[in-house]
Amino acid sequence: MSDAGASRADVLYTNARLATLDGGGGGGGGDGYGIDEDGAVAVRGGRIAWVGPRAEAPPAQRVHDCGGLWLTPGLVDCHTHIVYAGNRSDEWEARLNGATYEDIARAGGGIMSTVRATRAASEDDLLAASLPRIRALLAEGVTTLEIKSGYGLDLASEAKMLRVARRVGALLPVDVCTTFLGAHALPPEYAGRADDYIDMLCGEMLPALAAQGLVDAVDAFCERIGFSHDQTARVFDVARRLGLPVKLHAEQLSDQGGAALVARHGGLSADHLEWLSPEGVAAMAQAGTVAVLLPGAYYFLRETRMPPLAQLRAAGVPLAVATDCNPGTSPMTSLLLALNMACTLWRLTPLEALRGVTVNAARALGRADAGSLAPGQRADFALWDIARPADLAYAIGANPCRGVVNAGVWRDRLS
Ligand code: DI6
Ligand code: FE
Repeated sequence: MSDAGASRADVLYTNARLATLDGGGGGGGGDGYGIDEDGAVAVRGGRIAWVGPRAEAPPAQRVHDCGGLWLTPGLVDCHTHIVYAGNRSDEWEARLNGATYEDIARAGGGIMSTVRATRAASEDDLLAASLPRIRALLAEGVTTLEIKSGYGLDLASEAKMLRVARRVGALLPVDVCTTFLGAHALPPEYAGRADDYIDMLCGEMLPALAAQGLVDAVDAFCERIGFSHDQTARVFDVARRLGLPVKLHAEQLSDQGGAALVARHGGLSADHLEWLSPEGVAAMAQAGTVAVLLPGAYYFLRETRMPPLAQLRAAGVPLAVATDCNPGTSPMTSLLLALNMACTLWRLTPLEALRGVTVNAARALGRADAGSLAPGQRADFALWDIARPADLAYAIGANPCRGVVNAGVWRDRLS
């Protein structure tokens, strides 16, 4: 693991118990974690210059003693709708008191209530509403965060959401990946005219947002209550023409053939997947599309149909895990809780879960230089007061994060 060019590092993070998550899927034994119980990481220019046993560490200008804490790659939350305004706990309470979805929809509730609040908020207010949720994620060791648009549904409001996402990345020690999700829901001004909305999205909205540099990837909600297979395909064609990678909310509530569609477009990921078919699994395996598992939405909606994990494993599809943080179906700002849910509800192994929020989540974002500890990777780590890596998925409500390193710079745990 040595690097001949690493003779003088900026910082050496030493006296750490490493889980590098570098290389191999692992079989559930300790080795899949890439463990070195007496390790060190050398950083130069914001990148990892060297990783290995402490006794062989190269010289550095500064030394940071990690005090025997566990050091993992910084966590990656690869699917969130965390920028939004408003609050829907009132609807949730009404439903628990017997109100139906129709009652709530008739009262203007559901996703459209978040769209109204997000449209009405100033850019500064939208940022202020979102920051506490984002800080909660970062306090648990998240160093890379995907943020979707999709509560604006018109050019100005989608641009506002994406600018807020970019500002988050400038304000806080986190690498933000933006995703345009204009095809999330049909805005009321296009009621009954979904194809006209997709025309506008493809012809005006997406090209304009891409030209402003606000879009890193393009997503859609392909569902009976969202957009059709054909409408999604039109969005993907424009994305590919603009050189943008695609991903998809696929097979969450029904099988629309979305996973195979996004795989055919060389998609980064297909997300949710409770209704994924064998054909979808095969298409994802062939294209190298990551399966992003969202146990928070499954839990919150009290779903019972699990994603076909045995088939995904057998086909060698990489598994990622994310919060899906959103006000309607997964009001969750804890990636560690998502790990526990993935293991408890779906029987992922702790190693699969941890790979799902590091190396495979980075892959789901097209960020191959994040999510593992190896020379050349971004120097993004998290430090943990735990007995072994499985504790990250095991404990419920604990936050053992003691600090993060973002692009080589040490930060005390955010609170
Ligand atoms: N799938 C969902 O379940 C959420 N979005 C999506 O694409 C719902 C988002 C919301 O209700 O606000
Ligand atoms: Fe989502």
